[in-house]
Amino acid sequence: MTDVVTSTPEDSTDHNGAHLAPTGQTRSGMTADALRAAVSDHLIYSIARPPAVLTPEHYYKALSLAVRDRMQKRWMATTQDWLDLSCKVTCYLSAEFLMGPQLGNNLLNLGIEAQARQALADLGQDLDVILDCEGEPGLGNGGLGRLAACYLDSMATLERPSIGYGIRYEFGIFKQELADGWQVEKTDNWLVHGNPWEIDKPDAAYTVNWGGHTETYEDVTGRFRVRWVPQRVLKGVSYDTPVQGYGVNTCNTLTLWSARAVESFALDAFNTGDFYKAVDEEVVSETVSKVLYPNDEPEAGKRLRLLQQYFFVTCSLQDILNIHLQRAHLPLSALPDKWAIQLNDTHPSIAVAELMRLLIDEYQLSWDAAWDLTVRTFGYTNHTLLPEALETWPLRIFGEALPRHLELIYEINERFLEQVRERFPGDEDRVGRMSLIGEDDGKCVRMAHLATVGSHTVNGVAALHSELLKASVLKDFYEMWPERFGNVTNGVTPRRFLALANPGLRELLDDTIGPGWITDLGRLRGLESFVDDPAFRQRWRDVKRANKSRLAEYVHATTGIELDPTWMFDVQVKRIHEYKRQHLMVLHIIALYHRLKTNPGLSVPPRVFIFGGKAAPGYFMAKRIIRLITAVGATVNNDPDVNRCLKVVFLPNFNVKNAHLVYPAANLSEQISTAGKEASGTGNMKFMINGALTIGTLDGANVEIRQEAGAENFFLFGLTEGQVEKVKAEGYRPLSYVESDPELAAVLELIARGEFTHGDTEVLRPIVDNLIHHDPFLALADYRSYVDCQDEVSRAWLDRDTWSRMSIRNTARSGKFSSDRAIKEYCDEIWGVGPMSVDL
Ligand code: 26Q
Repeated sequence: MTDVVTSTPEDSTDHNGAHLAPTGQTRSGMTADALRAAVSDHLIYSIARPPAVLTPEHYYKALSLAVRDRMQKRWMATTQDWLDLSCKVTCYLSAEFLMGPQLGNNLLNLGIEAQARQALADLGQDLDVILDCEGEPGLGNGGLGRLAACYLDSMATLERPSIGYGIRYEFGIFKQELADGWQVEKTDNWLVHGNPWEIDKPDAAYTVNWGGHTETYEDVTGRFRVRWVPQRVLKGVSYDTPVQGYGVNTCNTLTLWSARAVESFALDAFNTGDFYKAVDEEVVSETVSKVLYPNDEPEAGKRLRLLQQYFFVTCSLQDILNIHLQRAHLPLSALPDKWAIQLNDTHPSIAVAELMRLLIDEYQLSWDAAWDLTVRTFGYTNHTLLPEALETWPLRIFGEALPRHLELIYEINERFLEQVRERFPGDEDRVGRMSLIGEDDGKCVRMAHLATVGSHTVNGVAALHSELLKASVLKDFYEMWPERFGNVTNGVTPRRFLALANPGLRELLDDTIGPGWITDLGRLRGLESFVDDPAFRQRWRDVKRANKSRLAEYVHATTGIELDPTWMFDVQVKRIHEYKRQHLMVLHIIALYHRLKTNPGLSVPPRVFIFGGKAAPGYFMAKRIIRLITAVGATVNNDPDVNRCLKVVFLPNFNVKNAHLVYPAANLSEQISTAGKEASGTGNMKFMINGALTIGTLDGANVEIRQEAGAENFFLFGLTEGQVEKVKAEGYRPLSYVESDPELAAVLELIARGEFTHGDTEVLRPIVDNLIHHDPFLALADYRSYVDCQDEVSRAWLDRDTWSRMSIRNTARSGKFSSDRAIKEYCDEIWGVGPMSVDL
């Protein structure tokens, strides 16, 4: 990196009496002196508070603005370089970007952490305290949103020109609190403290139509045309956030759209004197980007969710076409050569119909030309096989909201089904299965079918998932277009999830194998030659121990529970869902509790079971599972017979920020979903990179984690996907597992008789009843295999050196799970986007 300040001419003094650097360096100098001067400058000119009232929050803001200044030249240089579209640009369309705190990451990627630490120390401040002041924009639910954020980091680091397009929700994912052991949701008003990272671009606004009807007319050339007469109009304004690559000048953009009322629309009402109607209009329009939907909110508010999707998609496509035509002056025919647009699941898949509408209705292209460009531009990534999670929209809602798009989808469907009939004559069942219009449960639009038909590639997010996609939900499509289907196994960014989250390990790695791993994670393999070095193993354990103490402090501060960092930290953090089977982990805890109660002398290697994750507010069973965890925790933690070797923690409000404390502190990573249900998982990778061993099923990316780590370094249990399907096909009877396993029967009986709920037999009954009578995710079928495997984990833990070797090998072999590897695959196999280095 260039642009380093070598001297600091002293030409003024700040209000702490220190000298200021000249203005140019105040904005861009990378030395500690320049940063200190910049912070002082922002404290005066941006924060505008006298020294006597300054708080750490003010310093946070001033430092953030100083850091943003330092990205600005890189940002403009990057944007300038691709705006003429001499190269191809990736647009990542995602309803969610779970970015996490930005300050630490930007300091890391700019290479100025030490300088910032020094600068703040000179001002009497501690960088760690300042970093802790930052909240996070919770603009995502979980894995899918965080994946999008990791991918932005990798695209910038790999110098690939790219834009992330999404929604600037005013309220992100709810904040989770616990009251009497139950989840309570609090609104996440993340913007109240301001957001120093974004720059609003009120001049970059696009019109968004909604509702109404269509009309046909003949244009001047006598051609038949369609006009959409909307019922409502609003607009989207953009807020841009810089995405700085690590160690490079490339600084890409995340553009998030915020909804506004259209002035002229409101003015109509003013003119007729109806002031309140105008204000009303404002309220309704701005509702569109108001709140992020949790991933399991059924019917309620569905219409608004569709409007959100259409809102950000049309703004993004209009922006792309604007750059393409107005700035780069390129013909529409060049669209697929200059843009790769990736659909992050079906949430933005209305883009297929919207691009067709823009090309045909606004730019007068023929159907065939428009369709050719559309399919060559889009790629679709699928993130779920769960039938209940596949997005569909009731035809009535869809048609009322987007009448023109429904027409276009009918037309796409008609032409597509004609192709199907040509390929598979006489197979009307297949035609019905593949149709974009479903009859499943009232007529609906099948968004996964729309995305598949409208894209040149379809990929799953782990090898197993991609295979299952071809064999199940998209089987017919695979048979039609096998060449469209591929796999890109997910990855996570080593900058955030290793370097930032685990500074102790970062230092040990730098010392041992050099710093190259941070952009070439495969180099972690170099650790293998230190596995047999006792001094290295001791350092390895010291790092882990320090990370556990750090988490223990946080757990104590947030829950009051005291943890011993010598115990095994056994962790499951992810959204609460039945298929992820948090309750299976609880059954194991209760089995140990039962063993200790019936055999008080029993020696059990001490463990703390740590849970974290949010339940969708409307998901009844997930909320009961949280209640089960907290109930068992309260009993276990307060019973001297068991709390000498068992503890249970539910960490409230799991998010990116506290994830930084969690992954590096784990000894054991729980990845215990029913085989075939977890598309990939990414938490599993974050644990592995940080040296946790995995206990897991053959599901999602676990399969590949085990392949990389070696079977001897992975605790495998449970039915395979094929066995799961077989058991279900033969008529799964969960009760039979209870009947043949006395320990399982005793465990369920303890819950049922109110052992953990002060004798209340009602609270947790739905969980027990559901397990015994339905158990849709086969927790009982896997129970024995899981508990026996956990006993094996306990034995392995007792052999400290063996455990350390396994831990080191897991990190050493985790290179595949870098998002850099994943993004290279997307660039090579799907986008056709190469690197473009940016000169300042
Ligand atoms: C849909 C309709 C209405 C409201 C909300 C939603 C919605 C929102 C978010 C549906 C799903 C999501 C998020 C899904 C998700 O996070 N999936 C996860 O994606 C990860 C990244 O690929 C995978 O690792 C996980 O396996 C997968 O569960």
